[in-house]
Amino acid sequence: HELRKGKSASPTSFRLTEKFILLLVFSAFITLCFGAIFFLPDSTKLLRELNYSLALKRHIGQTALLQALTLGRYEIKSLLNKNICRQSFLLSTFSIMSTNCFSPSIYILQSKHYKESCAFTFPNRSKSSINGMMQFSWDNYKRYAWGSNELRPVSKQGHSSNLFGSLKGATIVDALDTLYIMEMYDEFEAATEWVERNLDFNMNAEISVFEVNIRFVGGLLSAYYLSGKEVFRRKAVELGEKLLPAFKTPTGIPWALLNLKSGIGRNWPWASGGSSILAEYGTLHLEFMHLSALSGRPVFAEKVMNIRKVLNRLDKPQGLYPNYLNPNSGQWGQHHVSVGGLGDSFYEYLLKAWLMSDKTDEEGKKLYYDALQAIEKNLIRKSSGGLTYIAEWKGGLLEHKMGHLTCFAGGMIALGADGAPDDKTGHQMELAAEITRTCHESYTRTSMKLGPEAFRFDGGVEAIATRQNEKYFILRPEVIETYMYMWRFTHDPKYRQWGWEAVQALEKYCRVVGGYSGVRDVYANTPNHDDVQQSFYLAETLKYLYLLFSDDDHLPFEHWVFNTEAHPLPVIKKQNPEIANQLK
Ligand code: DMJ
Repeated sequence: HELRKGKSASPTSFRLTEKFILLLVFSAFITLCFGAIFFLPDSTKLLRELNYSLALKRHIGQTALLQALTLGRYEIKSLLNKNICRQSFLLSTFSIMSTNCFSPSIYILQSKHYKESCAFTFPNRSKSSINGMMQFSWDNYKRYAWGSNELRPVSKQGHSSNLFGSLKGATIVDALDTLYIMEMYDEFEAATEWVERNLDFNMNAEISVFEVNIRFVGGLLSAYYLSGKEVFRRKAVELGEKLLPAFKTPTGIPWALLNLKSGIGRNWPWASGGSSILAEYGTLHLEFMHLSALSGRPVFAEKVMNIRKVLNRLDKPQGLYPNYLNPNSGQWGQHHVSVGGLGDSFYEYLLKAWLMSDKTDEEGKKLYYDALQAIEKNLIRKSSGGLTYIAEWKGGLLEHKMGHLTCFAGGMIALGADGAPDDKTGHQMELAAEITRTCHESYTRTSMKLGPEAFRFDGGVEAIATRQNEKYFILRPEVIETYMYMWRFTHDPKYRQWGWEAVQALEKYCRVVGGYSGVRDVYANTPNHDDVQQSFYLAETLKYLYLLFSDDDHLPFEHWVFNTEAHPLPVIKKQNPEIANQLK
């Protein structure tokens, strides 16, 4: 009982002591915390950075980004570099993030696209950056060169090459589908209105049949298939009809040049023995098949099927197709063979003819795989440093040079690998990957990280341009096109990383106040601009970049093939007997 008594007395006094001690510890802790806030280095900066990074991390989007932008250029840069990229590196599966922080300039371009810009994963953010590049190219074209074929971004005026004669609006027609795919609908509407009111083919103009076909006919067809607007179908067929007189030759092999008014054709004066060019007459097939499908007139399909007939009758040296063919005699000109300039898209169209026919055009398939076999045997070589390249063939002798144009072949070979005969799928995928690596090397070995027009594998160099007139870069798409195909087929993140490297280089060296310009020497430290924003930059380079960072179900290969100017054309399904029959 006493004990109980004693126990009942002591707890009260202990509780008081305990309370006192607790109070002491608590006040010491508070003092320490205050001390920390005042004495830790740069505490406010830490808090501010933490706030912004959290805000961005939570995808707050528009508001957070606008707030970040008002902080000023340097702070944005440090925020982006220190926080976004580091965190993305930790959060993302793409290790490339650590080295590929986007530049604020790209970000600031995104006037209309803040929402997407703040999406946190690598692909989405990159996609919106490409959107910003398209916006910038388009806005400047519209501002300084509206209606002209191309823009001169340094002198801020219109530009036209002799490829289009007095035909107008190449950039508008070439860019239509890119605008649509990137959901730039206001711009697409403005372009549509221009086509409706101003695109006119009734003129005394001598044009390149190939260029007008791939850019104008191809651009109009894609715009029609994407938007369903009748004006594009009508204009495409009208232009196709204007091109038909080019086939009035003894063999039906078309002229390279055609006067749209008189219907008189001729060939390039520089072409061997008055020949037509393989990559030109061999790159009409996809568009002309669609013209027949859309017009109900078999004449277009007949013209291109006849080209095949003529080629099938000819002997091929080593199974190869020379670049020159005389349209009068039906005989080869000089025995020069190339998978780059003068030959390139002929091979591409054999494969794509088969794919676009829903794999019913067996002849196209055989011609493609046979040609590829001959190319592998006679043109493809490996350098001593282990780089696989596609050389040029001149009467049996190899020139160990590969063009930027040839780099599309990585993508083409990957696209065809699945259907390769004799279990060659794996081999062809490896070949495609090796060619892609070589083309990437041609970029990394320059100061600007942009590829030269042609690079060599002789005289002690590998994947480097040695001649001054081969060192230029004119915003060409082929290397990026190949990255896009390789990404789709392998999902190896290095292809996106390489694409992103190209974006950074384009921003750094090709972007000028009035648009994007080519450069004269990619090995120089500062750019000497050529003052041309090529229409294929908007049609191809930016579209392929955008697709590289898009999901695979964006224009899936199962349903679409891209013409050689990156204009998507739908596969003509077997189940559509009406159209399929018209094309037989
Ligand atoms: C484009 O007009 C087409 O890709 C064509 O097939 C060849 N080259 C240019 C772009 O480099």
